Amino acid sequence: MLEKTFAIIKPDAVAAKNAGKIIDRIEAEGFAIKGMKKIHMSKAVAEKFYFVHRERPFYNDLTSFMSSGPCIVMCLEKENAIKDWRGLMGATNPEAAEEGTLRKLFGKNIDNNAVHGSDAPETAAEEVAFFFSGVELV
Ligand code: 3AN
Repeated sequence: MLEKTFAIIKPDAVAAKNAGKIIDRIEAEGFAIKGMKKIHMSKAVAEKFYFVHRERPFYNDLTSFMSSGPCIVMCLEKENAIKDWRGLMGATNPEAAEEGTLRKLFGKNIDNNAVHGSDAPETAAEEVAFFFSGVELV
């Protein structure tokens, strides 16, 4: 069954001009891009998006980084999109990420790790709805 997930090309990867390579890989791996836009999150928007992590020690650094420059938010669709997008991203820490994954290729460290992906169906639905309205998904 087709499934949707939410993805971000983070500010580090956009600044390094790796967005095109990442989008190329997304299409090559069989994802349909249902929605895509370039945005620059304010600190307040980043804090709201990462609210589940508000108690974590890295919350302030994470939200400062995510609001430090433009990023590209996307809604991706394919069978098993959530699991397959996380597989394509690789482990959170690029040093631990498998060869060929986006974080291994384009991530610098655990803060600057190039991409984000939803971890479950409920969070995928919430995260897609956070950035996209229904008419923006085509
Ligand atoms: P993932 O993006 O792999 O699902 P999460 O959801 O656990 O990882 O964490 C959200 C983001 O917070 C990560 N993408 C990463 O940028 C940052 N992060 C997670 N764990 C740490 C950590 N121990 N130190 C610094 N930043 C972290």
